[in-house]
Amino acid sequence: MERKTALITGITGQDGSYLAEFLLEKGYEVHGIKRRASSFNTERIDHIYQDPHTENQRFKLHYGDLTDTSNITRIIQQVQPDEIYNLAAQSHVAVSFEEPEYTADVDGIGTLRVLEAVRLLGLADKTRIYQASTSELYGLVQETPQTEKTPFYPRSPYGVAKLYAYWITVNYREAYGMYACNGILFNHESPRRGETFVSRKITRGLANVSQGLEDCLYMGNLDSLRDWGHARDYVEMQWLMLQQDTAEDFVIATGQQISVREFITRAAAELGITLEFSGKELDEVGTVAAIDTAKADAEINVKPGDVMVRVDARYYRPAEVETLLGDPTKAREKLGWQPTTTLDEMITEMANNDLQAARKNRLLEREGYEVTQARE
Ligand code: NDP
Ligand code: GDR
Repeated sequence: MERKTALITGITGQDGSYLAEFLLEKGYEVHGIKRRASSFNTERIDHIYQDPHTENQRFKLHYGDLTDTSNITRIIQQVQPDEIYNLAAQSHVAVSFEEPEYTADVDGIGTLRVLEAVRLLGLADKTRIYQASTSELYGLVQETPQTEKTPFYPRSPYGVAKLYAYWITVNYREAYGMYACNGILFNHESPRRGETFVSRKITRGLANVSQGLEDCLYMGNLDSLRDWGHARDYVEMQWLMLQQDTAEDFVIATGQQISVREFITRAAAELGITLEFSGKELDEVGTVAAIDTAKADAEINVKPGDVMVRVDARYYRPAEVETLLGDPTKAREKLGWQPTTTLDEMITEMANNDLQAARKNRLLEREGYEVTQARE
């Protein structure tokens, strides 16, 4: 059988890195688009890098940007992909309020650029396209749980840009018969999650505070509820959606919903810390109630009574998505979707990963090396 070729936009991101691993494992030739940056930005894919001088190189990177039509068109022309996974996006909801126009350009029009390039290059019959759609489309939810039929009501410039991307994908499918589909994915996390998304901010922040590297973790809305899963499971569904007889849109979710506060509590428990919350809104704090000495790091730097978590209004959003809960029945029935990692297993993996990193930094500090970590 001839080797398939895939092109991943957003390959340097969380999902892009897991998907690239997955497709390489399946025998694909994998091309990815990375942005030019002033320093290396390929940390998540360095372990699968292949030197261009090696024979049979199956992993290739191209410089590019979804705001650059000629660049996107040229890369697609050169690669002639069987499958395109359009994962690139300004994917941070809070940042989209700060950069609404850029977010619209990348997340909305960027998707059009990919679809239009495929069409104009005469690849409409060959190239299948996956669009990274999102549960943020539901925003102010109109029904619970959310299915493929639930009406959309986005609540951020990010959500609105992704709404355009969703519909332009449907439109190219209907207008030009292209195999183009939307995966409406609910929140999915991993140790590779960007450090400013809530899950990773929590596991990294708590690990740092527990090791004495930070004083306190400052959070926004603790009440929001999310349906959480593991990114490794979700990228497999992205691939499966492109292997069907006809292109359709699918909700991918676990149906496991907890609040941000509960996520914090469970992540702290992984570090051997029982956290208790008290106070209201901006005055709410998470205080250490007990330390499980059998579980906690021997040199843990917090004690009962210490405040580890505080609320800071700067992390609130101008409009919030309070609750999301997905119904993945269609994916289960048609794609055989079954997540392999539970929410608690994911929190354990993330908390342990960040604890290892914090321990390493503490050791370095103790040996007299200067340790600086990006914060915001
Ligand atoms: P990340 O933020 O981790 O990755 C985004 C990727 O897009 C990075 O590779 C980033 O490059 C790249 N990118 C950003 N702007 C541009 C641009 N202008 N041109 C080209 N590339 C760009 O996101 P995730 O991996 O978590 O998500 C993947 C996709 O799925 C996104 O579209 C996101 O909106 C969507 N999604 C994510 C969900 C989740 O819970 N993770 C849920 C539902 C949808 P760089 O590394 O240089 O920043
Ligand atoms: P979300 O993810 O907005 O759902 O978008 P994020 O992790 O940023 O926020 C989840 C919820 O947590 C609340 N929150 C905080 N969020 C952040 N980032 N930082 C905080 O300090 C904080 N405190 C509370 C938020 O208000 C929110 O309610 C993610 C992205 O991956 C999108 O690209 C994707 O489309 C959706 O998930 C599905």
